[in-house]
Amino acid sequence: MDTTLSLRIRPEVAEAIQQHRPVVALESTLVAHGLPWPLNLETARAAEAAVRHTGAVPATIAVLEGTPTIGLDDGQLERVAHNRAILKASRRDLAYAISRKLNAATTVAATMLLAHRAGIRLFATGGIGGAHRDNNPWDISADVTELAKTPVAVVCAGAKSVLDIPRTLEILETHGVPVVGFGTEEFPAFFVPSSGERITARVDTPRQAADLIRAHWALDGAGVVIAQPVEKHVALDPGSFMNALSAAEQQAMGVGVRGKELTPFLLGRIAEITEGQTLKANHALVVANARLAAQIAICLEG
Ligand code: PSU
Ligand code: MN
Repeated sequence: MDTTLSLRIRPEVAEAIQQHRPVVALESTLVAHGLPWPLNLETARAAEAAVRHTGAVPATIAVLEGTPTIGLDDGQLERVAHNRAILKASRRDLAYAISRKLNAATTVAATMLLAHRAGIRLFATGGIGGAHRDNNPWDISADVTELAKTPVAVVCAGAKSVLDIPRTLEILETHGVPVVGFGTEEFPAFFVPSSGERITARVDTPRQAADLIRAHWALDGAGVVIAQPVEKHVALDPGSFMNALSAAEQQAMGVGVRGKELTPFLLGRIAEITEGQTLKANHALVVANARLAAQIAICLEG
């Protein structure tokens, strides 16, 4: 039985990987399901541009007609951004998308897996998935278990308070995943610079981050979370964010949204309630994370 996975790697990306030049993977679920059109396409393009301007090669990842594609071209990126109905694929959904030749946007878990298969070690996104709050106790994102086994470093703005952050951090600890604050000792909460939860590792430069990542891999470690707080001038006030979140959660319960639809639903409602403030923050943090991931990738290859 042949169980080789076929990937389509954009030539520019394949060449950079082969020559050990810095490459940064970017995910597509945040494009297809995390942000509304056309801000999603603008954000995806701005993240790619930030990686390029920093001196690395961007590789946005998705599944196109069943083929895991590492490095979308601009037309492919636009099609993913324009297709609300595209499947949201986490690790468990990839086999279905591939075998049925579907288009799918990849989550952090699925993007990590495909990036690793392609030989990419750095990945930038907005926020990681984690353990949901008390009303959904069994909803724990596969992002967490992927971080436990796949050696890719994920630069993010923490995790949204849509999640149970203390529990998410405990699960990551159990799985031996370093959670590293970039310029902070508190785990960032996506739209809000801090969740108030202390973390035990802090770095202040891309070089320090790269050294930590390299040391973790020398120990046969797998995923690493590098968490950078959203910039203050676009951050949300914690109180007004929590009010918006509670209202959105009430609505989700009211209409019975669960599972993989929950995060996109909550994000959409919170954007409406905050009159787009969360969208502005989301755009800024994705671009900032792309830039930082590129800086770390440059240090790792250097
Ligand atoms: N957090 C965001 N926006 C997003 C996501 C997370 O702020 O779009 C996406 C990411 O792709 C993440 C996924 O990997 O949601 C987690 O989904 P789930 O909880 O269904 O595993
Ligand atoms: Mn889930």
